[in-house]
Amino acid sequence: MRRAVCPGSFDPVTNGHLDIIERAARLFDEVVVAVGANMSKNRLFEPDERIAMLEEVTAHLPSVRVSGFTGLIVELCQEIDAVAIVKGLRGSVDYEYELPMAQMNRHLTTVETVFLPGAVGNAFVSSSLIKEVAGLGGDVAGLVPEPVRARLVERVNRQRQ
Ligand code: COD
Repeated sequence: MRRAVCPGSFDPVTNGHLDIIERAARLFDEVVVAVGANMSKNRLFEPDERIAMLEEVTAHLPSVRVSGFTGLIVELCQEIDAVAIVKGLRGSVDYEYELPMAQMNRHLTTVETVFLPGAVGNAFVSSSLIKEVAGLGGDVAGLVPEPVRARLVERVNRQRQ
């Protein structure tokens, strides 16, 4: 059994994330999507909301489960006996950001990081831009799974009241 972890903030999960999770599920026997609870970025959804959305949009993937985590990602990997961390790269900026983390995680443990090239069509998709566009009333259909789009609209409308 080869298990991998797909970590992230997923605030909220986008089609870019989902593509990486689906492709990781083809490479490994089991994939644990790990939702970071401590985040410095501007948070829109609580960890339990992000987990619920991920569970809904990965329901078609039987080898994928979703879990929250705090602390170091390599500690989670050791706890659940995961051999790899899978990350998506949209371009060189992601690579510059992700490489030192991969090297640090390798320094701390034997856990490898596997980088998957993001799909070209998702290269401009980030949770931050999705939140900004949806927050200003823009249409994010086709960039996030439909249940996530619906929750975004609901959250934005609630914040406006
Ligand atoms: N296409 C392809 N990949 C994408 C796309 C897209 N459109 N959008 C995002 N991704 C990838 C990102 O490159 C990243 O690999 C992953 O999806 C998650 O992205 P985000 O933005 O949801 O999550 P981040 O980058 O905020 O998550 C950071 C972590 C929580 C993973 C990181 O901070 C972490 O591991 N924290 C735990 C503490 C720790 O161990 N720190 C030491 C690290 S050395």
